[in-house]
Amino acid sequence: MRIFTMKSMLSLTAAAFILSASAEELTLVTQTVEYPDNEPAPCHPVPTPRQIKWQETEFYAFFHYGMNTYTNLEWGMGNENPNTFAPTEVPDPAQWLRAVKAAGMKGGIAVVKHHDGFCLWPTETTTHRCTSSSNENAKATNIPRDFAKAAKELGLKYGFYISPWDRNSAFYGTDKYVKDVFMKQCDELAQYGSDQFEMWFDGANGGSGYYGGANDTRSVDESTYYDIPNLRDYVHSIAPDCLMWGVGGEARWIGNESGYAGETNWAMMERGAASEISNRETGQEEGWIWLPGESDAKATSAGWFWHSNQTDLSAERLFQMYLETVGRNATLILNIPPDKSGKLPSSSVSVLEELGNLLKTRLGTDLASNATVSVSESRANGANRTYEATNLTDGDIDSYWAPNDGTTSATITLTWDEPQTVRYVTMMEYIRKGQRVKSFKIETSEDGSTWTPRATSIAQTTMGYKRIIPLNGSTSNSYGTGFKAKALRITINDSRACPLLHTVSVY
Ligand code: FUL
Repeated sequence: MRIFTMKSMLSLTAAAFILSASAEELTLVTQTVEYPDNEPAPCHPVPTPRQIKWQETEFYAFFHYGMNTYTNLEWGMGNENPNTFAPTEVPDPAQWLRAVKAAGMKGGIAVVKHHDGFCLWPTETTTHRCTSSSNENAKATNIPRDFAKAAKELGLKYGFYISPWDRNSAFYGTDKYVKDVFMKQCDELAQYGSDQFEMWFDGANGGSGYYGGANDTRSVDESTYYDIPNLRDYVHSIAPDCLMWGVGGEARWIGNESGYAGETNWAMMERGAASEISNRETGQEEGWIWLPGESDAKATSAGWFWHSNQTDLSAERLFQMYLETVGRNATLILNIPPDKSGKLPSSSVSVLEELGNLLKTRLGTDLASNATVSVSESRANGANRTYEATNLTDGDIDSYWAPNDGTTSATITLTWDEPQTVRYVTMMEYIRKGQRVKSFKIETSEDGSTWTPRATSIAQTTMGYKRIIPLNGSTSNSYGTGFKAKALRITINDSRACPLLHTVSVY
């Protein structure tokens, strides 16, 4: 007879289990359960470590650059002459990334192959590539190499958009394409860095194209064509922390491409085209897989690629997008297209700098760190973990506040010695154990005893990884004059299980 010892978060009770020791024999085993840290049980589903790292990237850039930059198109047919790709200077991803770092972004994704199949590195899989151009700057182009190098130097995360749909390849639609072209291209990209944080596999798949001169229409069933389980395993084997987006994805498309997520936004979803489409902005409380939302949006007025008639959206508009995506439990991937010189236009660089300043001024100085925090209830501390109110403001994302099991409503109150001017509240759940909060409200008090509800026009429902509430209730004109507050109170009204928050910030 074997005795098993198992650490469990579920119960203190020692239990007897019948385990199958071999195919023929049943053995009765006594299981001793230890529970030293008093941790709350997870509320399923929960994210994978890879999804958590990805979510922590929060706000990152998208760079659409390639053949379309020179043809003034958004979708090339795949029949372009490589000589048309003629950068007026050697493309400079370091310049792109410096500009987005100044905007407060934590990383970026470079398009290295769009639907036209034109590759921005010296791939061996096709001659439809930058190095086939007679232009000297094109020959010197290697976007994945230079992008990854610059990102590492700047301390940013990086990833690549590589279109599964290839309107140039004669093999598109056959198994050979997936194995010998597409997967090989992923493999080639891994040589520039296996620490990619996201690989964007676009959902546009199949249709008309050049296809090696056949000039026909090819349709694929994307749910089977790319052999998704294998593709996912393959990507993870060459880039372990790389989240696969889109085809077979581990995150979902928020869908509107206008820079907003649902005010209610669960990271959970039921797999299946119909539910993923109809619930993409909000997720599903009852969803059984963890599929967090990513919102892709443009920082310019024209297409994803650079066009001479484009204008830059204002920094205020981009700040609003930030509040309505990152502030609503989604990530924001914001597109800024490099122009024909392979650089970001100076007007875009200025707007990005302005945005960075807005984020620093408005969400840069956390007033919660000077407040006294009290909660309606905390669970008993464990041997190696505490669950106290101060965990909410200690700046440590691994320590969290937790009430007792079974408690689904609670208050968190921050009090200052002197009244503060407050405008925004940020709340972050400890999502490692699942997304829980269903409903909350926020109030401020000038004297510490009379309370006024704030932002009542906003649905105060889910929190998730991060929720930012502008206290005046407006995401488009959120700064305003602010409210005087001696105290601020968050009341959690309902939660799927005891709520777990690791951070509350006030600005
Ligand atoms: C879409 C593509 O078809 C667009 O060209 C662009 O790349 C956008 C981000 O995704 O599905």
